Parts: sequence; structure tokens; C-alpha cells
Amino acid sequence: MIQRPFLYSRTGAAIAAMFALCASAQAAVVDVTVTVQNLAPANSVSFAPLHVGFNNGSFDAFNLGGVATAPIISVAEGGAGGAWQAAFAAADPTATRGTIGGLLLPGASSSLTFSVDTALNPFFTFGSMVVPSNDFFIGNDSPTEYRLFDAAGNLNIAAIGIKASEIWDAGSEVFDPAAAAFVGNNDLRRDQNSVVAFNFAELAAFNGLTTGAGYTFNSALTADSDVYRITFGVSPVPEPGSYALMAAGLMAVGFVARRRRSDRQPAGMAAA
Ligand SMILES: [Ca+2]
Ligand SMILES: [Ca+2]
Repeated sequence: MIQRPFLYSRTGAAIAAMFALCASAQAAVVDVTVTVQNLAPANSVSFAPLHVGFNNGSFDAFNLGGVATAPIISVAEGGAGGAWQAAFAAADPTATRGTIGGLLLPGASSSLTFSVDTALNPFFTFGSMVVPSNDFFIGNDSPTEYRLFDAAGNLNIAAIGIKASEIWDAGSEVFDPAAAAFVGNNDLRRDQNSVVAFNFAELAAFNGLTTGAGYTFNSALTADSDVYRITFGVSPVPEPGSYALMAAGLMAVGFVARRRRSDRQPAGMAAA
């Protein structure tokens, strides 16, 4: 009569240990599907591909009131972001980086899935050019503004919404519709030598121009207009090691269960 609770506790402990081991092996890596949406009104702003990085919070691409440097200029003036990606890789070599979608027209959306270590790379950083413009972009000033994952690996942030009042002007290229991306000739760009500031009102100066996508631009933005949304969806990714741990855990449970059965046998049979 004493043996039964003892065996139950042994079995319970083995199962608990199995799940604890599996959980610790799985917690760090998840699949994160990032969906981007252009929420601007019809015929208003479009966006270049979104550059993203899941990271440790050490890469800071720009500062409000500071002179824009090559990394953020590569996002803001042409959208390609080559220097941004390179500087990100140098500052944070274990970050998971990528680029989502192509030209994102008003009303359009795009998605991409990343495999992310939530312990190593809990923060999210992004940047995309706003067009038409000379040097406008969206992005996070503070590299630790968006902590997607808590210490336990849980998703903290379901979505990031961006309003027109949060559009940046890099201050690196002079406002000039003739030189602006999406409506003008990039070869005509001239240095502005100013600093990063918020600016969406200047976009209305492009109204009436024909964009590279063929629509006639009309900003129609007010400070409170929603222009962009980044949504996060997470699913766990079992690592190969967790399967071995699970198998070991099941074997331990099986061993205890067998012992339990043999212990139950009448004394006479065991002796025989
Ligand atoms: Ca900053
Ligand atoms: Ca400018």
C-alpha cells in the first residue's frame, strides 16, 4: 500500500521532467510571420520593401535631430537599404535580418516568415522608404522601442501601427519633385545637410504628379492618418534536440511503468 503513491510520484516526476526538458529546448526558437500593410488612402503614399531585423537591441540606425548617416540614407533615399543591412550585420552579427515584399501600394499587404531565437534576438527594428519623396522613411529611432519577446519567449507585441505624424524626413536630400523617387529622376538628387525630423506635410507638395506605378498622387494625409501596420504571428519550431529529449523522457516513463507493473506482482510469483 505504501508502494503505489511512491510509484505514482516517480512516474509524475519523470513526466514533469520530460516536459520541462522539452519546453526549455523549444522555448528559444519560434517561427515569426511578419505581415506588412499599407493603410494609406488610395493614391497616397507607397512604401519600398521593409527592412527588418530581430536583434539584441544594439543597432541604432538614426536619431531624431541627428545627422543621418549612410545606413539610414540607404533606406530613406532609394529604399534599397544595402548600407543599413551591412551596418546592422556588423553591429549585431547574430541578428536575424531580412526584407519583406516589394513596392507596397496603398491597400496592399505582404508577409514573410522568419525563424527567430527569442532569447538571443528579442527586439525588432525596421525601416522603409516612403514614396514619393526625396528622403522620407518609417522606422524606429530607439533600438529597444519594440521588445517583441519577454524572457519566457512569449510574444509581447501583436502589431505596430504607424501614423502619418510618425513619418521621418532624413534631412539628407533637398526636397525637389524633379529628383524625388517614384515621380522624378534620382540622378538629380542634391545633399540637404540637415537632420532627421518628423515630416509628412511636405508630401502634399507631390500632389498631382504621376507615380512610377501609374497613379496620380494625392497625399490626403493628416497627422492622425494610419499609414502602415506590421503584424506578428508566432508558431513554435521544435528543435531536433527536443525530439531526443522527448524520446528519453518517454523511455524513463516506460521504465518506471514497467517497474510499477513488476512491483505489483504477487510475492509468490516473483520468487518463483
Ligand atoms: Ca536612435
Ligand atoms: Ca529632405
